[in-house]
Amino acid sequence: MVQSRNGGRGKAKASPTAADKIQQLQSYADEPAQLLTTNQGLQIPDNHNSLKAGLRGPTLLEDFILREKITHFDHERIPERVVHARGAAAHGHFQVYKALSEYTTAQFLNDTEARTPVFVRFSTVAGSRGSADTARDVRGFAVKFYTQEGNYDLVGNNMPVFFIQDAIKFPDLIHAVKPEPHNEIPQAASAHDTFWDFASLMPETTHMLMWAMSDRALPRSFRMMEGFGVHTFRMINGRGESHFVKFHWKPKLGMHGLAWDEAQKIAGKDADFHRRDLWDAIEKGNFPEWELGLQIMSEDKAASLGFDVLDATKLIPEEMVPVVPVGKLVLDRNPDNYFAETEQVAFHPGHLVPGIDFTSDPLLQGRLFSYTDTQLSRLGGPNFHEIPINRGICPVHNFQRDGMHRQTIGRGQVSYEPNSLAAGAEFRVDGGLQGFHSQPDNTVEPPKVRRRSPSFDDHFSQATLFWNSMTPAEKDHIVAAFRFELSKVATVAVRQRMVNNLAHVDARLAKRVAATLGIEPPDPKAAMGQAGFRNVRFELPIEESAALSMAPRPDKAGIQTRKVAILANDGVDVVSLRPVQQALTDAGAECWVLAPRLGAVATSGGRRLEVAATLQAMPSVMFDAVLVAGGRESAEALAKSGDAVHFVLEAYKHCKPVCAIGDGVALLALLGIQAGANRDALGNHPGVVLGEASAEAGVQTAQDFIAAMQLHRHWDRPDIDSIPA
Ligand code: HDD
Repeated sequence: MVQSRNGGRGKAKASPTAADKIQQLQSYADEPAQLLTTNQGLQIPDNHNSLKAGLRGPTLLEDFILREKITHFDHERIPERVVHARGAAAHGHFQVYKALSEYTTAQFLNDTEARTPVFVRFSTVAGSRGSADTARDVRGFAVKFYTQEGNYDLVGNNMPVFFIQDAIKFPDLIHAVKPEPHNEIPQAASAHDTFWDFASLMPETTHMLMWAMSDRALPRSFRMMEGFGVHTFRMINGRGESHFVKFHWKPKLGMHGLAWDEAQKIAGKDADFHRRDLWDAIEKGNFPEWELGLQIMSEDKAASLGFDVLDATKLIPEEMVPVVPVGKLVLDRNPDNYFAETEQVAFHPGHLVPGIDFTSDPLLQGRLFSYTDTQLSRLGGPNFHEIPINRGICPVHNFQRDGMHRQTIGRGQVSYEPNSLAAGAEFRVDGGLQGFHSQPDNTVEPPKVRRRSPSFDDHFSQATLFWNSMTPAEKDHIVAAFRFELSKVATVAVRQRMVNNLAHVDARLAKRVAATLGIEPPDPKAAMGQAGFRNVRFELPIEESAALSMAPRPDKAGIQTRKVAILANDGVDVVSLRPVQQALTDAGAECWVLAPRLGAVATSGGRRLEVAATLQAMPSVMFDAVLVAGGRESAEALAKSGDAVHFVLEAYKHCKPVCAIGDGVALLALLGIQAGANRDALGNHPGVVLGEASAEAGVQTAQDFIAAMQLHRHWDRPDIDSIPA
C-alpha cells in the first residue's frame, strides 16, 4: 500500500523543478467558462431567484440550491493567523551556486542543477488581515522550499534578532502589541500603553526595539528588504559533523525605507502598497531576487564570540563571521488564488530536511511546538499538509490516517508498522539517513531547570552596537520613532521607565527621546533597580558594524522599477522632457505623467501628452522621485494648483529626488526649495536636480537625476522639519 500526499498527482523526481509544483497546483485548479453547477455537479437553472411559494411568496426551505450557496458563504472565513495575519506571497525558485557538501547533506544545497520550487510569504506581524501594509512593524519573510527530500521552511523576519529570549513570553509579547483587549484599539500599531509597558519591563526587548524603531520597520518594498532566519541553526555534513549557521537574504534591489510620515499617509491612500508592489513587479516581469547568505561557524568559533549564539536577541556581526553568498532566490509567478495559496500556506520552523537541524535556542524550541498547533485551529484539523500549496512534491508515505478533511485514500488492510500483512507494500524506515538528531553533542545537561542561562544576561551591548552603527540621519529617525511611540503612551511612568532603559543603550539617545515627552531626564540607576534588569555587558570586539546601517548607497541594480512622477499641465514642453524620460525608462524606472485630469494635456508644440493618472489619485507618497516638466504655461498652472504644490513639497520633505526642467525650476523656487533654507554645508540641496530646457541638456539632467535616484533618499537634507507638508 502506498499513500502519497501527491494523491497520485505528479511523481517525485531526482531534481524537482518549479514546473513540478506548478503542475501539481494546476491539477487542482477549476476549469474556466463552464456552466454553473452546485457542489454536487447539478446544473443551476437560475442564479438570480430563489424558489418561492408564489411570485411574491416566502422562500421554500426545499430550495437546496439556495441553501447550499448560502451555507457555503456563511462558512467561507477561517481564523486569521494569530500573528502575521496580513501577508502577500509569490512562487519562484532557488538555486545553489556551489555544492555545500562540506557543511550539509541537504540535497537542494548540493545540487547546482536543481531549481528548487519555493513559495514565499511576506507579512506584517501585529495587524489583522485587513490592516495596512506600511505600519511600523517587523516583516515576516517565510520561504517554503519544495525539495526532493521533503518541504523545508525557513520562517524568518526582516530583522535578525527578536524581542524575547524564551518562547514562554511570546503570548505576553503579542498580547501587549496587539490592540488592547477592552476596546480593540489601536490596529496594527505598537504606539500604545500596553506594548511599551511590557517592553519597558522586559529589558531583553531593547535590542529588537532599536531595530523596530529604525527604518527597517518601514520597508519601501518587500523586494527591498533583507531577510533573516534569526536563530542559529545547524548544518550537518555527510560525516555527521555539525556547524552552526545563520541564514541571510540579501535583496538585489538594495535595502530601502520609507519616511514615517509617508508610511502613515500610504496606509490611508493605498493600504495594499506592498502587496500591490510585489504583484505588479512580478506581472511586469521584474522578478524580485535575493541572494542567500550563510554565516557558518564551528561550534568552537561560536563559543569564542563573547555572547551566546542560542540567544535570539543577539546577532553575529558580519565583521566577526562573514556572510557567504551561496545561492539565489527568484520570485517569478503570482499566486492564482489568494485564499488557496497565500492564506492556506502553513509554515513551520520544524519542517526541516536532513542536513539542516535546529538548536536548543529556547525561542526556537517553543516555535517547534507552536506552528503545527496553530494550523490545527486555523486550517481545521491535522490534514493541512494535504492542501495543495502545502503538499510536497516528493512522495509521502506513512500510517497516519483519517481526521478532518482527509483526502488521501489509504489502501489495504494495514495501517501500522511493523506488519507482515501489507503484501510487499509495507513502509520501511531507512536506518542510513543522516541529519536529524545525529549531531555529535545532542545531549542534555541535567538537572531540569526553569531558569535563564547567565549567558543570556546582556541586554544592551548589541543595542548600543546597533545605535553606534547608524548614520546621523538614521539616528534622527530612531529618536523620532521613540518620541512618536512614547508620546502616544498615556501612562507617564511607562514613558519614564522606557527612557531610563534607553540610557543603558546610549545616554544621548535617551536624553533626546526624553526631551519631548514631558518627563524627568533619563535615570539609568532607576532602571537598574527594576526586576528583570541585568547590569551585565559582554565585551564586543567591534564598536560599529557597517552592515547594520541602511545608509543610502548607490545600488548595483541602479534605479530599476523605481517610480517617477512627471508633473505636467497644458503647455508642457516635451522637447526637453523626452530625453530625460527616455533615459529614465532605459535605466529601468517607471515614468508616470500626472496631471490634474485624465486623458491628455496639450504640449507647447500643439501635440498631446498622454496622462497616466491624476495628481489626486496618485499622490506623491506613491512615487520614489518627482520630475517637474518644463513649459511656462504648464509650470504656472502647476504653481496655482494646491495639489501640485503639495505634491512637490511632500516629496521633498520625504527626501525624495526632485528634478525640475526649464520653467519647472520656477515652481521649486516658489516653494522655497531653491531659496536659502535647506542647503547643506556646501550650499547644495541634496537630491535636487535642475535641468535646462533643451533636448541637448537632457542627457546631463538625466544622468544627474539617475545618480540622485540611485541613493533612493536624501535623508541628510537639512531643516526638513521646516517644510510644511
Ligand atoms: Fe512566528 C507565524 C516568524 C517567533 C508562533 N512567525 C510566523 C510567520 C513568520 C514568523 C514569518 C508567518 C508565516 C506565514 O507567512 O504564514 N516567529 C517568526 C520569527 C520568530 C518567531 C522570525 C522569532 C525568531 N512565532 C515565534 C514564537 C512563537 C511563534 C516564539 C510561539 C511560541 N508564528 C507563531 C504562530 C504563527 C507564526 C502562532 C502564526 C501563524 C502561523 O504560525 O502559521 O505559530
